[in-house]
Amino acid sequence: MINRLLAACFLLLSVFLISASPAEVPRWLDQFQTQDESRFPSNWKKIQGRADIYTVQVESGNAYLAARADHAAGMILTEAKVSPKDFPKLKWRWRAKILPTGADETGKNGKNDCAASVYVVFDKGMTKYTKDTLRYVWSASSHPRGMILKMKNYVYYVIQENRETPFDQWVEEEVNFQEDYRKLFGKDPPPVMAIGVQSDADDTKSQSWADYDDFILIPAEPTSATK
Ligand SMILES: [Ca+2]
Repeated sequence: MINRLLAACFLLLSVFLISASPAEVPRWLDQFQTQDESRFPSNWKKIQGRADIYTVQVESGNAYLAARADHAAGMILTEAKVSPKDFPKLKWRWRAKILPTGADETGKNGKNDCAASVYVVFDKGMTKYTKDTLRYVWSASSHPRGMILKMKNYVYYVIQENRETPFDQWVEEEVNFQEDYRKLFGKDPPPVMAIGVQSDADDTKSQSWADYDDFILIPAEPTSATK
């Protein structure tokens, strides 16, 4: 009996190992644990504005990315070359510490700042300033979650959290950027090239403080044909 049970377990394990392709394993982008404390994270790079507002900090043994934008803004990216077909979702966690005063992502009052934001940048093979981009925003205003703002032909904001979300507590997010891209751009997305963050307090000339951690790409669910 024990032999038969062992054989059955071995068979199940074999089937699992054969059917699991590499794309079925979540891909960590950054947990910041291997980064130097109080330094800019080594595998990220500045795209716009001030990079020095970002440092790795450690709290109870957990390292995370801290953004401390005082009258400043900065956008940084880390490379993430994946197909949205293989990895359609991104997860991360973040917490807002200080919201920029009077900020409004619609830009109507000239104060387009936010508490925090996470970008998914798609590579459509053109210059770096015209990449299709989804920006998931922690708004300092009361814009409702899920609100979409079209900023340019190739940049959409999705309001993910707002001023009603409790401060200073980690909030986990999971977005399906493949679905969001299809809905907003009306076609299948090109490959992803990078994931970015931007904390932003330059227009309001105030403070935008937030922390980011645990960026991970989630693989597509196996289709019925591969189950
Ligand atoms: Ca961490």
